[in-house]
Amino acid sequence: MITGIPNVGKSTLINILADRIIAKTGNEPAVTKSQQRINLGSGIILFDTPGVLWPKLENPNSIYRLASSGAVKNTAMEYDDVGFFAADYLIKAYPEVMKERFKLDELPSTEIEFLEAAAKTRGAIASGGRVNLHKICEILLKELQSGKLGRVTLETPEMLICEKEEMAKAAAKKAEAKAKRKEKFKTGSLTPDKKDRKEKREEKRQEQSRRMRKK
Ligand SMILES: Nc1nc2c(ncn2[C@@H]2O[C@H](COP(=O)(O)OP(=O)(O)OP(=O)(O)O)[C@@H](O)[C@H]2O)c(=O)[nH]1
Ligand SMILES: [Mg+2]
Repeated sequence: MITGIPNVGKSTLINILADRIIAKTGNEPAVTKSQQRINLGSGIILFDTPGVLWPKLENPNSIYRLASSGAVKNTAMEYDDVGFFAADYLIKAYPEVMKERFKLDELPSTEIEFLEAAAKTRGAIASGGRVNLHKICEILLKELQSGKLGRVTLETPEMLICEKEEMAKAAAKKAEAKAKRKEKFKTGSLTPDKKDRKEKREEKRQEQSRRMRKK
């Protein structure tokens, strides 16, 4: 059985092993929609399966990396956000490749500046001379996914360890803030707001009874 994330070449591998086009392939996720049984003969049966993803990914960067690689459908995420994510990573991890590929004299240090500069050299310009950010994101992601940027790695074990630590720190901070909030409201069933209003009402009542007594 051939299994894996979408759009990684499972069906292509089956076709190579079978030595004929038997499984549908295509450069987009979810081309294979159901399980397909392929008899190679000599007692070997292969199963092509639709690509699968984890039901829930805790690390948001992992989702963006999968989308950058083409494993997530274009329509499932904000396309330009994925382009910005890829640009931010690639200019830091592969500055020379990006500078050369997009014919830039200087490599900008932020993703937006990079995308603007790359849009100019690649003609991704909208009417009125404005930079077409969507178009340049499309160009960047297509070139990344088709291998035109060369062999690039979007994720390393070190990056994952580092991000896991950061996520644990952020979760601990959130839990601490939640515990503090709970402690603050522990002073009874009344929230500070309600308490405030109750005290004001009481003051008014007392003021009114003082006035009545004077009369
Ligand atoms: N560069 C490169 N491209 C490949 C390779 N194997 C497959 N591809 C391309 O990757 C794209 C996806 O291939 P598929 O075989 O359809 O991938 P899949 O894993 O079956 O995809 P789903 O069925 O959608 O999950 C196609 O455009 C293939 O031509 C490879 O070894 N190198
Ligand atoms: Mg397939």
